[in-house]
Amino acid sequence: MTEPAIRYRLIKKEKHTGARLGEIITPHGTFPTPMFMPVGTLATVKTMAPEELKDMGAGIILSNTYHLWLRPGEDIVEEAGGLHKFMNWDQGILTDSGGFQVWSLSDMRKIEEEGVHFRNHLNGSKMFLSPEKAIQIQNKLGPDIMMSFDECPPFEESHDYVKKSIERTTRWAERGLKAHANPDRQGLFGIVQGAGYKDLRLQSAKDLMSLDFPGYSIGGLSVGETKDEMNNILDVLNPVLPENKPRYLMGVGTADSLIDGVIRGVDMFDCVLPTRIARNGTCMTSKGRLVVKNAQYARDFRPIDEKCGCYTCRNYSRAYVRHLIKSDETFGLRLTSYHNLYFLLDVMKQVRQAIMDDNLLEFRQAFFEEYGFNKE
Ligand code: PRF
Ligand code: ZN
Repeated sequence: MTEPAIRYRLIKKEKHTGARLGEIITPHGTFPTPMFMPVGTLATVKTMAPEELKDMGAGIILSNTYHLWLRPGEDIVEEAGGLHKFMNWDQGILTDSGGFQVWSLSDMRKIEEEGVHFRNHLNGSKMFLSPEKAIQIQNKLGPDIMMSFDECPPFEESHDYVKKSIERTTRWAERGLKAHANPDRQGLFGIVQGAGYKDLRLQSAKDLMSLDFPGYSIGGLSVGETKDEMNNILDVLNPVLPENKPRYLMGVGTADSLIDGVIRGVDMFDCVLPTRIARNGTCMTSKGRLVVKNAQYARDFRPIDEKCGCYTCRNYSRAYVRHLIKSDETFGLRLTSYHNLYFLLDVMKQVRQAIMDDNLLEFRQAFFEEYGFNKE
């Protein structure tokens, strides 16, 4: 029996919530949890150098099977020596399977038991992605953590459709496990789906758990439902997911949702939000969002967030960052991207400390008060 590629070590449970302090041990280092993972869709976290990501404390980043499959192609990445070498990142990498991207980016999808037919979003050509193919591509890309191929049914779908969908997603997950070439070097997670149906969420979790994945992702959330709807599903899953395995909430990246997810036992998060809104001149701060490109900051010589210790906030003013963004200077995009990622990583660091101190609810209360409830 070989050692599994990914191990979760539970360090401490918070006294008054479902929060867990732990660490995940990967072939490319160990990172503390709960953790936020910056997104590097095309083998780059847009505008950030790997050294900068390390400086801000990112121990793992996310990339995408779908995008790298289309461009430059998994064979070129494999030839380069894998994604880590290709992009000069020697810490953790997780790749999404393409399941979600096929749904959100491509045209003319047709789903079958075998896989999904669709047209690629770059040139419109016909393509087909199956659970086996998604694993083969990820085996060539070489991330530390891979995702099963899944369907993400929207909250509006009927109970009948979603039940059939999760059963197929479980069959796909099982096919992926069989196709996986090197479980000793890459950990494959199963993805719990089931839209807003609690019984189906439980069924999905239990069926996937019988396949014994080294970790479980929670998909199909943050797709337009309310915060309460999301939290209710997390409340259902928290007590049933195995305690000795990591839980990853896919595509969630507002500070308030991160905190509420952690309280419900989530260990890992990712989202394009911090980097995407950064490039459009919006900053995440302890007082909620700050649209730094707005005219009101033209003569504001304070840092973006007066509480922030990041490179941007230590050295540059709102007025300067606004000027750069207004002038389409790439340095402006770098400064806001750095700040937003640092901000979320720092929130998670404070959350880990609060778990250690058993005062996460007090931390949440104070954070939400300063942040302003409906700002994100
Ligand atoms: N499935 C996969 N990736 C995802 C999601 C999902 O449901 C989501 C949903 N928020 C984001 N990314 N494979
Ligand atoms: Zn900052």
